[in-house]
Amino acid sequence: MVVSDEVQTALHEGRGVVALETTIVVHGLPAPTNIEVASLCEDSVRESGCVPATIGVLGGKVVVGLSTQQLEILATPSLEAAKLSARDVGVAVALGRDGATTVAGTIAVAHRVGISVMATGGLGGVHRDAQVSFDESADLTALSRTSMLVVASGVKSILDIGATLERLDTLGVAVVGYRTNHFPGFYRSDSGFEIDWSVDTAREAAAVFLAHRVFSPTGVLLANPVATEAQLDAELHEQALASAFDVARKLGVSGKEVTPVLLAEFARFTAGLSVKVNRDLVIANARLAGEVANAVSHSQP
Ligand code: PSU
Ligand code: MN
Repeated sequence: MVVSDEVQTALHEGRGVVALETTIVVHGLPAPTNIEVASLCEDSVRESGCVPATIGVLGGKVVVGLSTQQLEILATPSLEAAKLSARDVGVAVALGRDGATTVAGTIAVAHRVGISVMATGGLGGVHRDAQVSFDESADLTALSRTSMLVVASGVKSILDIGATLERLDTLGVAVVGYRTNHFPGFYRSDSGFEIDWSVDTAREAAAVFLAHRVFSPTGVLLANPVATEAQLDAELHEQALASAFDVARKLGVSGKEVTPVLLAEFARFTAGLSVKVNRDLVIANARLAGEVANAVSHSQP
């Protein structure tokens, strides 16, 4: 494992550090927006006074704090970087492979080096055909065993959101809205599902995380909705969803390919509008994660 000098120094000095994942860069967003979004997320974290730690695996080395150049290498299509969930990281290391980490893979690494906050776009969850496919993202089980706070705009709207919320409940993951009691719907600000808890400030979110971890080994999902002005039009969203499911069914995709295929069809169907929304929300999540990490670092002795 290689921890960049900047991240190592920040951790040593007890400064706030925010982990950022790379699956969204390599498998979630189209080029060249992907690299641009990754660096804007890093800028957002820095503006909050924290240090970003973008995580991925290059040639079997887990890198915490990828440089822009390393990120560009990881995102090169010909490299065919694998999508690494928590179970895959060790395998990729042992076999000397390249891979981008999902939320599950990222928190496994981040927690190990002492980072406690991460940001993403939308958490993975229970897929709509899960009663047949058993497809439930390992992001949920990873959060059920890792004491991390993840800032996300809810879970991706391609999922069964109600079922995902039930699983988060069963798994003991705390779900807290940021300035809302409505669970966000990723491309849409409101999924239509209510949540029990909300906080109004990053300091409150940090206090929730610090208290939660006294009583539970699980994580916290801080649900930050995309601004209503920035969300995808409701009707366009419904049409894009239908088209995405249609394409996935025709291609017969399963497993880790499902989410990237659905997101890519969203981008095609909406002529890039979904990419713009995804970009806006993940940058906002990185900023909020920075504010929370800052507050966490200031509340620790
Ligand atoms: N958020 C986004 N785009 C993405 C992801 C999150 O805006 O592509 C990625 C994350 O890495 C998350 C993964 O962990 O999607 C979920 O994949 P799956 O459904 O295969 O578990
Ligand atoms: Mn899956």
